[in-house]
Amino acid sequence: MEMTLRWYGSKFDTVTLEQIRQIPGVTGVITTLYDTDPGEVWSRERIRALKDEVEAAGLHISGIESVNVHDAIKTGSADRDKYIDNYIETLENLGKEDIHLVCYNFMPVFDWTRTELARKRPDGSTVLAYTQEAVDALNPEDMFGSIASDMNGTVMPGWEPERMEHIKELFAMYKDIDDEKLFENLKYFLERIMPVCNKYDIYMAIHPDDPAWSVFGLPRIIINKENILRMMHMVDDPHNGVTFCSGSYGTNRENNLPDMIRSLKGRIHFAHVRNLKFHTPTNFEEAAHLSSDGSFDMFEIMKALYDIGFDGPIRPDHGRMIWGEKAMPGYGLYDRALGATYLNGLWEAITKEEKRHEAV
Ligand code: DNO
Repeated sequence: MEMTLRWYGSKFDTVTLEQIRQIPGVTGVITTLYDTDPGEVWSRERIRALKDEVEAAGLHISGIESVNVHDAIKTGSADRDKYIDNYIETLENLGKEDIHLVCYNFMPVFDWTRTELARKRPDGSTVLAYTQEAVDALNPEDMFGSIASDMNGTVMPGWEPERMEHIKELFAMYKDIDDEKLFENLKYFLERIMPVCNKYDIYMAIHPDDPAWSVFGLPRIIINKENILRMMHMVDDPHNGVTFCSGSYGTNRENNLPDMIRSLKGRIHFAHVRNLKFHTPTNFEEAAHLSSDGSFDMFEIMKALYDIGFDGPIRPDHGRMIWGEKAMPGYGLYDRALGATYLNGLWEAITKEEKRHEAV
């Protein structure tokens, strides 16, 4: 595996490439062209400029998170082919620039959803948190200006003010879309992009829906073992793969994370590893990465990744806000750096222990 950190680009991120370069064991970044819209073609020139910037800091681009999928593709509307053609062109340009990993999601309307941006923990740190009660109390079509804004000048992905202005239209687009339709549209999209993925050896890694259940009455399908295996089988190509995000699949306490990892051998191309602390099954907060701070056994998660021979990029995920840092909630430097170091420590211990067993 390769340890990486997500980087939001010099225009938006409070964390610099120089800082990332100094986290022990981090050799790559996961990034994207942040000022593009879903459906837009990424030019080779812009991709190259991003690569050059990252490489000048002594790092490299380990993968793209995300190339966002236009709602026309998710809903299967009449103009979807135009947007799929654009997506294919972007993949082609990424391939030509030697980038071989693309994370994306198929969540309707919103990306990941939290209901608190700074819940205070006993140690004074703040974390992102979620309660179902808060979601249920919101009327999705009146949400403009509510929890979408006020994230230190940034917004959660999918909650951008310009999108919120069209929230009613977006909901209307999904009016007739249920789980089955969404699966069908995903299949159609994947079948169309697989040839270019094969040609340039691009691994597509779908990000799970977070939380892993339907919110605001919208369908959500990338939520559990059964559905993700269905997706792997429906387009049975190694380039059709998964971002294994422990914090997203882990929102559903019925998901057995190490077991899911083992069942996805050969299809996990990217891993997001973080911990959650549950108060009730629908009230949780994002803990430090350490097992003892949350509800997951992080050793077992890393061990399962090791056991399936996972060799892709991995990144610590949302961190706590600590030591007075001012940054985008979840994406500060300090706690993610601690997370990377902890995950690297687990990996070193697992690797050495396994090698020792092999030797006897
Ligand atoms: C949250 C992220 C997601 C992820 C997208 C992938 O922190 O893990 O926003 O990047 O869902 O498209």
